[in-house]
Amino acid sequence: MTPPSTLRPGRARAARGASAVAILALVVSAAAAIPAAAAGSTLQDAAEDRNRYFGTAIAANRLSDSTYSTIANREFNMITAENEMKMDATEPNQNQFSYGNGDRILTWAQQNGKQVRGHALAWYSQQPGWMQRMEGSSLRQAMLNHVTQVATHYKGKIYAWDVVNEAFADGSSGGRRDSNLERTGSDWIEAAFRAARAADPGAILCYNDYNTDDWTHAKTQGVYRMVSDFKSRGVPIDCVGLQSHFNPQSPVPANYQTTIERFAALGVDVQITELDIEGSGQQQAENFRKVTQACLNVPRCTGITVWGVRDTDSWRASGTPLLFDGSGNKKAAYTAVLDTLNNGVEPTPTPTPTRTSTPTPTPTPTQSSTPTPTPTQSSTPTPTPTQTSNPGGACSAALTIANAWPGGYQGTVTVRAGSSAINGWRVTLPGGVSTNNVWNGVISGSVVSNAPYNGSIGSGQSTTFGFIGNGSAPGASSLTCS
Ligand code: 9MR
Repeated sequence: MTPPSTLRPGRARAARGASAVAILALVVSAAAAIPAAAAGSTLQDAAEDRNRYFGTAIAANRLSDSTYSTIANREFNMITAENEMKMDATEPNQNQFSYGNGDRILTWAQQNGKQVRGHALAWYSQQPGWMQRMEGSSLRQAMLNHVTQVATHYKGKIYAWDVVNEAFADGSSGGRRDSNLERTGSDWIEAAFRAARAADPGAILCYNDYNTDDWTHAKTQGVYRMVSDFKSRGVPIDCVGLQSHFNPQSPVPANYQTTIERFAALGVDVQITELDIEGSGQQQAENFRKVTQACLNVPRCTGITVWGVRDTDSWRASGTPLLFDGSGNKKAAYTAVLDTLNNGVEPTPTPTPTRTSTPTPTPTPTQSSTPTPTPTQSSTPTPTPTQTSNPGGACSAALTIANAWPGGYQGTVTVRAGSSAINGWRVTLPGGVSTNNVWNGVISGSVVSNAPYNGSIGSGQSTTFGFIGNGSAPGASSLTCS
């Protein structure tokens, strides 16, 4: 597996936070002067505090617009190419691949410490002309070749791929949509997932669709049956993407959280992948709040991506469905999302130190390697272990397995402070765990200690670190923490 060059979401903020704390510590003596849980003042910071990412779709040709790129850089830590990684963009002529604009977005994201969702490897729409004219086994081969080539080009650099997009029919059938791909045989979807896994074993592989937000809809049930079948047969699927394009004809359903919960219970992550909600003012804000809260209520809903930055950037611009107006001002919907992520806590302005001294250097975040970690708090098919509190009262730690594949797995360890705040922690990994890839922690032998920026944990609060294990995954368990 190739290490990706992207950083984990929020790493930059953690580093900024550490540096601010270091400066402050020199200025004020009482630790109490540092708020225990300062609220995030941007979407990415607030989401990170809830162990999630907050993303946006980006169009390569808008990156030169500084209002656009400034907002995108400030607010979001997950980037989706709105069109630039699709089939027509990446393989305009058969077997001639074109990555210029996709790479432009990837590079911008990497340079700004963000991760990337890949969108989309196989889709009935936005196929290049040559593919639209194909059928049968030659199309099947061409589709698989496309998946393999594109996933290989971006190997190690993509957090999650929308491997297959929009393969189910609208309406009451709950079945597949007719398309040239479907006519190659209904196993085309699993074939695409297997090809994607083989090409980039580190990427989270998603099935992505719209109108799959209402739990009672036939289309939602159809996707659910497919994911359930894939999980039971070992087809490599890790995630379901709910596009979540809402408007008065297709409003945020009352059972939206149920839908997220049911998919998560199949043992996949749920990502809200293309959120936009037509409307304005408080009514629109309330809808954005509901969606955000539903995601926060389900541990395995790992992040939210909105489908564009400003209303004027949207594919549905006339419906003003986004979080920033055409001038780049924050809308009521923005404030609703930020407040919901902050759990009602108002953003705390960063205090200005009154006396400067030599600050502790900002820790340089280490580059995470593949697979890009699932944002923490993801639940797993294995039962969540009970957190045993350390008799010394210092901390407890619990391991869960976020993802597993032949020959490896991704472990997530939650480190929780006991009744007192702690300043530094050490967790012993279970015997037999072999890893050379740890993020948000520093490994020495079988002991992982805190990174420079996440050693301080308030009483009862937690932080997480992750690692990629070699071999087969141990069971979820409580670990020794000191
Ligand atoms: O936002 C995209 C728009 O710029 C394109 O013209 C359109 C073409 O199909 O695709 C839009 O993005 C779609 C996404 O790829 C899949 N889900 C629906 C999105 C909105 O149409």
